[in-house]
Amino acid sequence: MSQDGLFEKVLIANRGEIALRIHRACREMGIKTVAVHSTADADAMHVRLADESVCIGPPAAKESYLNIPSILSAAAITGADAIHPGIGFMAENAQFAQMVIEHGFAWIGPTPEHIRIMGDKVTAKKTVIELGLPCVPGSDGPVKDFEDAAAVADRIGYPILIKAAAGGGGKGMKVAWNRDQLREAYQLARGEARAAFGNDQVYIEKYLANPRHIEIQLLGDHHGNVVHFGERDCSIQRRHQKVVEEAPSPALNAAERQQIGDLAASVAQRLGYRGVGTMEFLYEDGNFYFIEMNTRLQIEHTISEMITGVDLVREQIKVATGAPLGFGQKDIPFNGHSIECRINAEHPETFAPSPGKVTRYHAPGGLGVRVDSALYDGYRIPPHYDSMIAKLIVHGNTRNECLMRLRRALEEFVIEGVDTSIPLHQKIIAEPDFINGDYDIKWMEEWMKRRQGS
Ligand code: MV4
Repeated sequence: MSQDGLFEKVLIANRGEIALRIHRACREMGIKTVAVHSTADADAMHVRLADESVCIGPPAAKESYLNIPSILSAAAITGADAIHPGIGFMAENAQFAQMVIEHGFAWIGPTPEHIRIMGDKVTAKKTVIELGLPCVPGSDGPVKDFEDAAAVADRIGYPILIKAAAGGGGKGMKVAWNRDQLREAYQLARGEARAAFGNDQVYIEKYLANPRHIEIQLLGDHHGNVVHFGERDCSIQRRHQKVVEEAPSPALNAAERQQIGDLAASVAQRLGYRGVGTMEFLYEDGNFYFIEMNTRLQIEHTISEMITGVDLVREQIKVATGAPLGFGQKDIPFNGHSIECRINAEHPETFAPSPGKVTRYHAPGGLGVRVDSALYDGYRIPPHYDSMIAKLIVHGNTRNECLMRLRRALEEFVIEGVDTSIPLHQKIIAEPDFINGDYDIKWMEEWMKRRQGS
């Protein structure tokens, strides 16, 4: 640590645009950065820009970005005083967080205990219900056997959804519309949960047919202060991958917005939550239902930054040093509207991944346009990792201004040499439903079916 209590050197245990995002925050705080990378990422932007870099293994993430001994060794040999896990990879690994701390490094994230609690979806739900968050009606903890599951289903009424306690992000969910379907779905769900997570505990919830996905951005310090940065609507998604996110949600009125934001912040405060985190809710017929809490930075944190003017990564790093939040809830302004498009290197119709050389790259600019991307002319997108290559984030004073700006920015964006989802985004944002803010979590998949049919 330096004299002003900030870190002197942060190791960024990630790659791509998010490694760059974190590097930028560190640089602006006068903090030196250490990039780690696989052999496939030797030419990556985050490696070029970092003060130091360490190769931590071969292309396979398991042997590099998920390789705990390699990452800890890289931190030790470079003399880093903190580790930022970024998003994905090690970000929600409580054991890794604990090892980082035990090895004498600061962990830029919540406590291992908070990661553990929220990683078990049953424990998470129990914990937040006790603190007064509304949840989807369902089993009180994991169900013991089929008869237990059937009794819960009879009590709450079909359709029901079976979820894995160790799941999250939609993996291993099964819908049942009646007792017969439940019998099969229950066995399937347990088998899949055991295979995927090594834990076959499942729980049951009433199945909501057409909810929106609305999440609240939170930030807590080590002194019991928690603030929220409003909500994000992430309902435009396909196969549990978000495609477009916006803040604020076109579905909420001012009273609902304030109510859910304050409630989420108060629950996080009573949890003693520190660092950035997100509470995810389903929203249907004017009601919110907590489903999960993500104990990390999220890709779409950017749109909350755009409407509040707060650099969330900077604040995340600051609170990790133990510094108190320098502002309260009343100091956070909410201005205008922001939309993010996640641009992937994939075919816009078939979604087939499209790694390879970027032969031409030109990012849009102008007022209210932000591009978070680690691409450059001549960069080779490796085939080993996630296909997201850029985030286009725009801000406008109104939702309509934001939409017009987004349309303009997508037209300016040039990425040649690989297929990208830019044309897909252009089609989505031209849809009357999207323009009217009239969509839910099923909208995109139904829209694609309609387009195939016609
Ligand atoms: C649900 C649901 C409907 N009813 N729970 C999917 C991911 C996981 N975080 C929770 N998920 C859902 N839980 C009940 N009781 C529908 C989903 C869901 C979903 C949620 C948010 C965003 C996209 C989704 C896509 C499909 C299903």
